[in-house]
Amino acid sequence: MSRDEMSALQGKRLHKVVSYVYHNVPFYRAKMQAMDLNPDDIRTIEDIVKLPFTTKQDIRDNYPFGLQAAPKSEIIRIHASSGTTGKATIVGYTRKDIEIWSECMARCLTAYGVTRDDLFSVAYGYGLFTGGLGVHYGVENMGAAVIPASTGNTEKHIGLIRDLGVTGIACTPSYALHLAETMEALGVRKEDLSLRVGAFGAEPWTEHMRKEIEERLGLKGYNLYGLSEIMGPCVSYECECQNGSHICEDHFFPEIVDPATLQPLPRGKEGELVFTTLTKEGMPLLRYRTRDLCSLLEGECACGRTEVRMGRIIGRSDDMLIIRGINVFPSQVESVLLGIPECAPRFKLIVERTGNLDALTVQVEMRQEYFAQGFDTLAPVTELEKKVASKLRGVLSISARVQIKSPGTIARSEGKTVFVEDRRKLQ
Ligand code: DLL
Repeated sequence: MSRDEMSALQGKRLHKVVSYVYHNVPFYRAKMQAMDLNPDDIRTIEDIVKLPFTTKQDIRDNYPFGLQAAPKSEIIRIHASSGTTGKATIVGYTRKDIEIWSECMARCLTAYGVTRDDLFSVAYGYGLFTGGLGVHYGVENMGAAVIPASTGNTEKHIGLIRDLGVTGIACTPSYALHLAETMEALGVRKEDLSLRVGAFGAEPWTEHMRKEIEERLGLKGYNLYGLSEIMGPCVSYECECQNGSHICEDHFFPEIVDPATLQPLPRGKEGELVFTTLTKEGMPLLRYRTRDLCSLLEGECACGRTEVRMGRIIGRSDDMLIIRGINVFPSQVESVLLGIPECAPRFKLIVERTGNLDALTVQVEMRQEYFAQGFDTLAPVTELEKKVASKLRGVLSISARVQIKSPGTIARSEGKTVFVEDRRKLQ
């Protein structure tokens, strides 16, 4: 599609989605009325800058279904991702949303060179996380065969990859490295496998990791980007040129803004990525601030696709960590600690990469009054560590090693407290 055709389509769809949310989502109607905006003020895609932004906090404030535009009877699937506190972000999808999602996902897989002859193993988590089912539906939609492997049980998975002649795999890049390591430990060589293509995402990764994964698994690895609030995996994808990821911009309109001033930035400048869903029915979002920092690339891609490309995610404008593909916010840990009387809400998160898997350690200070009651001996501390670890697992969905510290031992900093020490080196 030419740029003019694309802009015309985006403008038409934007007008439609703005009227739709104005009439179906009280949150957006109130915001637009406060800005003296009417759906008819939004006619072309350039008008998007007049619209209000949406944040994760807005979704949280409207928990669970306040931002849903479609009636309950039209929702056929619900996913969730972690919020900045214990509350999850709930996303409902209509039948049409699921169709568009699987179409966009099929678009990604086609760009990776996947065909109907491929046998694709999906090793993202199946469940509330969008990775598993999102990729699964895309593989089915394009007519390749899917193995819903999900995560865990790596040895059995390697057996399936070898015995069934699996040609494609979708997982986090760190899991791909873990798979390679386990394979080598089992004495399985990449020559014993038929893998040729990988769809890697859900967490940041580097060119160095790509080379290592490709070398050790004997495949070509492609980037896959997405977020649950907007859809899930499929928001953008790499083509054979691997020079940035094409955004499915006929469905998800991207902008880059300065995270401090929220002013739009010109093409090529790094800033915060913002998406407006142009066709979504379940939970359409206007100018959703992803908190992901990147740039939109200039010029057209040599592959011939005219969809705009985004560069790699270079960081986040908030404190979200991605540990084993799961989003973790320090405030979630704080909310757990506030519910445990023996613990002070003073803590530190240490993230390390052991082998190829992320490990999280949570250091927590004990409250002085409990410490003074003889809690400084080993047994009760171990019990307390177990209790905190179990509560954290419930909220974070990943396990963490907990270390209870004596009062006053976790370093305080001047000004903003540093909660996180990320020792992972992404090379
Ligand atoms: O991670 C959806 C997904 C599943 C994408 C499988 C790709 C593959 P959330 O759990 O909502 O959704 O997390 C979204 O993860 O805002 C980024 O910070 C990060 N992220 C996702 N893909 C990439 C990637 C899924 N390819 C958040 N590179 C996003 C870097 C990524 N970061």
